[in-house]
Amino acid sequence: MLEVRDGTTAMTPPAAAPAWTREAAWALYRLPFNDLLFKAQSVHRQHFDPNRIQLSKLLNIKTGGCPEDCGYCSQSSHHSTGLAASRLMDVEKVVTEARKARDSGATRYCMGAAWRNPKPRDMDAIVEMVGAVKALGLETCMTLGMLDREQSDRLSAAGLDYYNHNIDTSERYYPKVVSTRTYSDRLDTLENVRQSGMKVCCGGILGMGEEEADRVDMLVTLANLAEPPESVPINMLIPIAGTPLAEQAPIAPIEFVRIVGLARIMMPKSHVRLSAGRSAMTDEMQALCFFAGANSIFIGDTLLTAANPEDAADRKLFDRLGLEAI
Ligand code: SAM
Ligand code: DTB
Ligand code: SF4
Repeated sequence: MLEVRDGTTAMTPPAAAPAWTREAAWALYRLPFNDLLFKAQSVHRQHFDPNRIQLSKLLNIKTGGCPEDCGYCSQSSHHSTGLAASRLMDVEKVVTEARKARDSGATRYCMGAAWRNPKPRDMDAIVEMVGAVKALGLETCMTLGMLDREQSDRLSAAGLDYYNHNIDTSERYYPKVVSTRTYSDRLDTLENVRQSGMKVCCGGILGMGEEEADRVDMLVTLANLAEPPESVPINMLIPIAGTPLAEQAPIAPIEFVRIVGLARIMMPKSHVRLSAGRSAMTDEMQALCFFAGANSIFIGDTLLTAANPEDAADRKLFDRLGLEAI
């Protein structure tokens, strides 16, 4: 209590949210698996119904020809992946696809473009897409590369709910994966998105040759942002022929599940999204991810360019696990 001058007391002002240390995060990560998962599931139940999973759908609104050199990506012009580049999709086509996604059960629609950043000439069409997709009653997300403050303000004013911009790994490992931009470029865009009033979607990719400590450090960076991201996609690398990571050995499933559980504990109120890589996961691995606190998936047989499980396989999985799609 604080003494105030008239002799009464006032409540101590709330302390800033405690920052996560690497040590505290690592200690949780190293808990016996059952203890980590029990803790993660307990935290999950304080904020979410554990049997409800949000269905999201992706659409690549501009494919390939990207000037960035991300070592994992099929769409970088630095790699020969055989992917044909396209121009920005027409708004009507985006709306047609979004309607199909809604009819197949998606409640969240994420539009991605293979850009370093949107050009001024693209912005009108992008803004129109946001309005048209929102009008279908879908939650909207876009991932278009770096944004300056003017662009993030425009997207926010258009009603875009979330902006996705991943930090992908630890600051230490980042230069091993991308050389055309820095970690702090990434954080600058996230700050612009936040300042413009949009929700932040930011996560990463596991299985790019990083160490376990890099994955934990990535979560420490996310959880220690002034406000943690409301949405945290955890991708498992999909190795793409022609990229530098084409021959990368897969991550051990138990290590992947540990990171999902840690993300749930460190960011209790965020949606943790089991994103790319589900085609290479068993039902049992996905079940463990849901138990660890993942509560969203991408549906449909294609992500942006890579394969994803068929709807029928996901329906069967949800049936077997008693999960409800929301
Ligand atoms: N160009 C934008 C950008 O990089 O921010 C948006 C599109 S980019 C494809 C969106 C995210 O997809 C990346 O940040 C990365 O986390 C994920 N991703 C891309 N290729 C992947 C792959 N082969 N395996 C797993 N995740 C991948
Ligand atoms: C995210 O973290 N994963 C999604 C979404 N954000 C844009 C993208 C996954 C892309 C997988 C590779 C591909 O389809 O090319
Ligand atoms: Fe371009 Fe995004 Fe692919 Fe990187 S991840 S090459 S920025 S499309």
